[in-house]
Amino acid sequence: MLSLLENISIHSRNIAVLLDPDKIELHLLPEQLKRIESAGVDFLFVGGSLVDGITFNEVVTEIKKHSSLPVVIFPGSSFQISESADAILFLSLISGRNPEYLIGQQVIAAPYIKRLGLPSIATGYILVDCGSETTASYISNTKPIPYNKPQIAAATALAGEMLGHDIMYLDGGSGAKMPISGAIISQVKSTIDIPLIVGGGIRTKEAIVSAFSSGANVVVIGTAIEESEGFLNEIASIKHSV
Ligand code: 1GP
Repeated sequence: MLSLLENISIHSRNIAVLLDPDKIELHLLPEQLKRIESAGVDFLFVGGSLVDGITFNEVVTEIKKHSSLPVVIFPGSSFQISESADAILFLSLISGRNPEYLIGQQVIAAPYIKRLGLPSIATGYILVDCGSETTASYISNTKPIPYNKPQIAAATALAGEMLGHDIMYLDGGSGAKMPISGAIISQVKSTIDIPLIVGGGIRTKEAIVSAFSSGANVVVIGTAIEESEGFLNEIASIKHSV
């Protein structure tokens, strides 16, 4: 998706807030979106591992109604598609060896995405073990890359880039015990020439700053805001100092 990718370059520092439709209360959404926007957040990611299709479309449509931020689908399955979104991360779980998440779900989703005219961003998706089993690795039935093996993460990202992905997503999984290490982020960053998204377990201002200084171009925050909307103040202070 060109216009969105133009905003995400190998030099940019963007913050995306991940909204999980399973946890959204529709009547609270307009106010919540206002607070997210005034904190200076750049994008909204919408997705989750368990949400059902009908709710998903309804939630994305509602988000678009109340926010001018770009809404990007971060799908947990081929049921999570909505034409109201601005783009979809067309993910291939390249850290795993489960064909269903490497190409199976994509074959099911591709004709529908094309018919809707929904811009797709080819995304190499890499799960890293950050101290606890996450829903993403359980549901996908894949093993994440070990935390202390940055060279495997870098080789995986390089293979993903050589296979033609537009962007790489390093994810510790939602609610991860700790964020992905600076060592992994910087080794991946120095190996690839495409933009890098980093998320999972980022709960402090320091962790955001460290992900950016290690080379993340987009940092994704989900759980920290679900637990306390006050965390948006930390995001605002980073955005206003960039
Ligand atoms: C998960 O990267 C996202 O896929 C966000 O993770 O919920 O831990 O912030 P958190």
